[in-house]
Amino acid sequence: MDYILYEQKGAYAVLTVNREKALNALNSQVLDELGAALDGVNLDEVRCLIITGAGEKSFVAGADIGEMSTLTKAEGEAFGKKGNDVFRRIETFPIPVIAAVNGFALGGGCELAMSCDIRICSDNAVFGQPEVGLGITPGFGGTQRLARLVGAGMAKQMIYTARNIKADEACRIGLVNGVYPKEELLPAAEKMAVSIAKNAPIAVRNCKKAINDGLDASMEEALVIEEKLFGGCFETEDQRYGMAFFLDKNKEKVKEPFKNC
Ligand code: DAK
Repeated sequence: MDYILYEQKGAYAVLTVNREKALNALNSQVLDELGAALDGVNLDEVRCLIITGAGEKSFVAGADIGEMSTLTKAEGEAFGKKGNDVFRRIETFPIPVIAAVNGFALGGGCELAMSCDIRICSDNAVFGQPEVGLGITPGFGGTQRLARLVGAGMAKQMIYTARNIKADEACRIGLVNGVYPKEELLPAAEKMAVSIAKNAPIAVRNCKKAINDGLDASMEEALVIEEKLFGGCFETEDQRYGMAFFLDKNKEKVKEPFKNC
């Protein structure tokens, strides 16, 4: 792969969009490689994925404007679908995905971050959906995910004005969960990944599915989804072990890692 770095670090992995000269802008090849990297994640071992950008300046500065500049209507739709498909895969990826936003997250970069479960950023991060200034709409889910994350009113303001916002404002409106000095961002994401990875993996996956599927459903349907995923945990060894450990009065016993089964 030319533009994606992937490193497994025990129970979590770090995927880096590595096209620093173009501030990690997403061209078709980057999107294809992102999909291929997801295919390669060993889900028997990896319990949390971190996505970040190469360098100190940019997470992803958007879809590649050079490549998009010559697209026809049909090619534009195909490009949009390519991005949407891979971002939807991230959103529905079985394990939690953390975006460590280390700089510009504009257009497709903001959309990539929003397809992740959790976003944290460096203090130099900048977010925005500048598409209307280029004569297009956000095309990788920005109109939908931004409205769900920060509310329709704030999403409309950001999208219609194409105004970029800084890290502190992104945190205030709920677009990111936390802001870190840039050298502390990846360690913070890794610490979070470790704390996710130590919990029962099937329970964590079921929580992701319950939250995501529930958000697309009525409350009645959502609670049924939750019940089924809760019930499913009782077929796991991890549930039996986790509860037996709690009930065991021998507090000298050391808790074993969960086994993912
Ligand atoms: N695409 C291509 N190249 C980019 C790029 C981008 N989005 N962003 C930056 N670069 C390149 C620059 O062209 C420059 O390349 P060279 O000139 O060195 O060859 C290099 O990265 C460094 O950038 P700058 O020299 O501009 O660096 P500065 O620090 O001065 O400025 C900046 C940083 C992030 C403020 C600036 O680069 C910038 O404004 N970049 C564009 C940000 C942007 O507008 N992003 C949104 C792109 S639109 C859809 C599908 C998808 C989408 C929409 C619709 N459908 C199918 C419906 C998605 C749209 C977008 O994401």
